[in-house]
Amino acid sequence: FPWKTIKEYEEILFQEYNGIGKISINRPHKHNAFTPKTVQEMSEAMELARQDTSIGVIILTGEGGKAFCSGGDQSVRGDGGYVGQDLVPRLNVLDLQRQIRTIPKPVIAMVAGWAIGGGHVLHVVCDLSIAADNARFGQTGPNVGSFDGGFGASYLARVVGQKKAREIWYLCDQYDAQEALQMGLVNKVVPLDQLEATTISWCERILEKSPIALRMLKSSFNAELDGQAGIQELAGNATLLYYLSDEAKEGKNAFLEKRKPDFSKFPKFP
Ligand code: 1HA
Repeated sequence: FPWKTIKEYEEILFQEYNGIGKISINRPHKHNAFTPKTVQEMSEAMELARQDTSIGVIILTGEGGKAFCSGGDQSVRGDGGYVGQDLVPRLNVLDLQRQIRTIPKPVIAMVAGWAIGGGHVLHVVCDLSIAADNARFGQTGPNVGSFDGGFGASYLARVVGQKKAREIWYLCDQYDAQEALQMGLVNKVVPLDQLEATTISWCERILEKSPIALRMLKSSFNAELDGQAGIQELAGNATLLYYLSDEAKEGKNAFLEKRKPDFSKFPKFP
């Protein structure tokens, strides 16, 4: 596919093709483990993809065909988080997880090879996951001295159920693509050489749909789970729709024209 680079980064690729944004971790020598810089670059790309009105769906992936992401780079893990050039320890992947959930466009994880640890949680928080037949899934926290008690625990349990989520974290086993499909952890499994074509075809089908309906649905799925923040997202979309209406415009126009608003012609629906 003729991907076009949107912006150059050091540890990720950020590309576009026909309204599809692709954010790809580019550290295959470390199975695409992330540093604070990788995450900072992904966060910026995600924000750019959000602001770009020509992008309707985002693919999250890793370069190289052997790994989606193997989690935090343990070689830069210091006291209190993962340490970048500024020597400040960070757990900034948690902010990226929230961005993936709240961006009002579907995010699809395209998983080849390892999706492990914090890399596994990244695919879990995506709207959809498409796996290659070489994909391997699992958490490692209790082996390496870590845990993700946020979306990595509670949202994983929503996806695969409480018993399975506890097994995944307590045993730190690795699961192949078919097992992941059986437990509802991924949407589809395809041969590795068909992974990108299949993912793009899903993206193209999604792009044919009504963007506002998709946006409402994403925030509706979130609202049930995310409490006040989830309601804020859903309600923000209600405000967006209301702003598009003549009724809301009458309020704004009356203010600007320094007159009393006349809402009398607007129906009081049953
Ligand atoms: O839990 C959190 C967080 C929780 C709350 C808030 C924020 C969080 C942020 C992050 C995380 C975490 O991600 S903790 C979990 C960290 N990740 C791991 O424990 C996975 C470590 N990797 C592995 O277990 C294995 O590499 C593997 C099962 C994925 C693949 O094994 P394989 O095929 O035998 O490959 P391997 O030889 O181990 O890896 C290839 C190269 O990649 C090795 O480098 P080399 O020795 O050739 O120089 C390996 O060291 C490197 N590598 C792989 N994963 C990581 C890594 N280097 C650093 N960090 C890694 N995560």
